[in-house]
Amino acid sequence: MRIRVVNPNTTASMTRLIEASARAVAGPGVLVEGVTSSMGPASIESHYDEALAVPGLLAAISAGERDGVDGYVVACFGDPGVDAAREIAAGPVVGIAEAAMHAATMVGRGFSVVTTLSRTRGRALDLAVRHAPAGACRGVWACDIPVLDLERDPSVLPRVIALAAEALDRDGSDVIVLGCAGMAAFCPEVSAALGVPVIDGVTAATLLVKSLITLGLRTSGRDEYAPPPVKRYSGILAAFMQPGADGSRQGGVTAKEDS
Ligand code: 2AL
Repeated sequence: MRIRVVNPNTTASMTRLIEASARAVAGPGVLVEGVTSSMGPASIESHYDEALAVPGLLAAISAGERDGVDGYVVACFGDPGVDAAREIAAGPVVGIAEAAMHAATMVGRGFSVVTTLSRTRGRALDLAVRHAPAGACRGVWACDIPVLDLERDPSVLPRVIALAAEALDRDGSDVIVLGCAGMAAFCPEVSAALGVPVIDGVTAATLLVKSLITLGLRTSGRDEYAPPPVKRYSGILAAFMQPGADGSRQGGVTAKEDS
């Protein structure tokens, strides 16, 4: 089984950390390949970053389809482009926020998210509305550490632990969700320090994709997640046109068969 973990930002050192976390849980018979987006922002910490990370993500999914990949993890806590990726991938696609939030609801009654910059809190709250029952997400806390500082600054881990402890206390929650792919490596230490379940979405999503593939489940091709309608794309996004739109079989992004 081949699972591709796509880092939708363009920082390769972060992809290596993400890949290591995913590989640590994947188990025998699962090939985990970390892939760095080839275009877009170095880190994703605004709606603008998130929107412009999606073309690179979709190009990576498209390449994965050509390589025969069985399923994908979208390794950014905003879950950018997950719905679009499902329209073009034959196998399952899971975002790390949705995986972590679903897991959190199975091991506790209420969770708190600890994320990076406060401006990313709104997106996390939106995702909680979609992926957790009302009231399950009790709070989203920001440590105000930029994404790329997570791997550079040794003072980060104690700050994340302190914030998570405060979140548990003030929210009355019983589970912590780490709100950035760049926090994946912190999970064991935060967990040991707090004594409650701490969920990293990279590992949760990797095992969820593995489970879906093992179950023989793939994204439904009926209606909403069917391949996108063929049409002309222009300008710098012309390469993302679906095959056939310009009368040829050339196209940057497609793989999923109509079903
Ligand atoms: C993220 C993430 O997981 N990767 C990235 O570049 N930005 N999310 C976040 N909340 O900062």
